[in-house]
Amino acid sequence: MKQNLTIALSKGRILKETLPLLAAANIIPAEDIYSSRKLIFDTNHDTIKLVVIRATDVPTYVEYGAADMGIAGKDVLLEHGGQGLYEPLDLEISKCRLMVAGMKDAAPVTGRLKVASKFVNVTRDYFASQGKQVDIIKLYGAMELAPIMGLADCIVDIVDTGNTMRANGLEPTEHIADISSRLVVGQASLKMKHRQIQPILDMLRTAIDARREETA
Ligand code: PRT
Ligand code: MG
Repeated sequence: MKQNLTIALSKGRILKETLPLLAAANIIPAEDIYSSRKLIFDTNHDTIKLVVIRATDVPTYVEYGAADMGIAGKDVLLEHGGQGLYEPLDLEISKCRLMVAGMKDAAPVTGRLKVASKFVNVTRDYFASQGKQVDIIKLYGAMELAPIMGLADCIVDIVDTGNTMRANGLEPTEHIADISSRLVVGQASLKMKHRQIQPILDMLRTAIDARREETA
C-alpha cells in the first residue's frame, strides 16, 4: 500500500525554479499553481500532494511531519535551525549570499553594534562566532532602510547582484554563507516512507546533475 506523501513548496521566487525540477522528476501539479487560490494541489500521482506556503513556514511543516518533504532556501533553514530535518539535496537554484552590510563610508561604530535583520538567529550566531555581542533588531522586510534611517548600524540580509544595496548607498562588508535552495525531508517521514521518498530523491538528483552539465 502506498501512503500519501506531501511536499511543501516555498511560494515566491523559489517556486518558479522548483516546478521545472519537479517536472523533471515527473511530479506535475494537476492545475496551474499561479492562477489558483488553493493551498493544496493534487499532482499526476494519486499519492503525492503539494502545499504552497510561506518559505519560512516550510521547515516547520516538515519538522512536525505535517509535510513529509519540503523545499526552502538555506537562509530559511539556517534561521529555523534544522531540528528534525534531513537535508539530502542541494537543488542549486535561487542562489545568493547572506551578508553583513552597512552604509558606504560609515564612521566606525563605538560601543555595541546594532544589527537589523529578519535572520535573528543567524545574526546572533554569526556575531557570537566572531566573539562580538551585538544588539539585534528584528525586522520583517526592507532591511536596507534600517541603516539609512539610523535604526541600526548594519544589516544581515540576502545579496544577489548587489543592485538593491548599491541603489540605497549600502555595501556588503562580511560574507556569512552561500545560499541555495535545499530539499529537506522529515526524519520521521524518511523512516516511515523511505520506499516512496528514495525514488523521488533519485529523480531529482538526476535532474540537478543534468542541468548542471547543460550549464557547464
Ligand atoms: O516575500 P516574503 O516575505 O513573502 O518571503 P521571502 O522574501 O522569504 O520570499 P521570496 O520569494 O523573496 O524568496 C526568498 C528566498 O529566495 C530566500 O529565502 C533565498 O533563499 C532566495 N533568494 C535568492 C533571494 C534572493 N536570491 C534575493 N536576491 N531572496 C531575496 N533576494 C532579495 C535581496 O535581499 C534584495 O532585496 O532580492 C533583492 C534583490 O537582490 P539584488 O542583490 O540582486 O539586488
Ligand atoms: Mg521577498
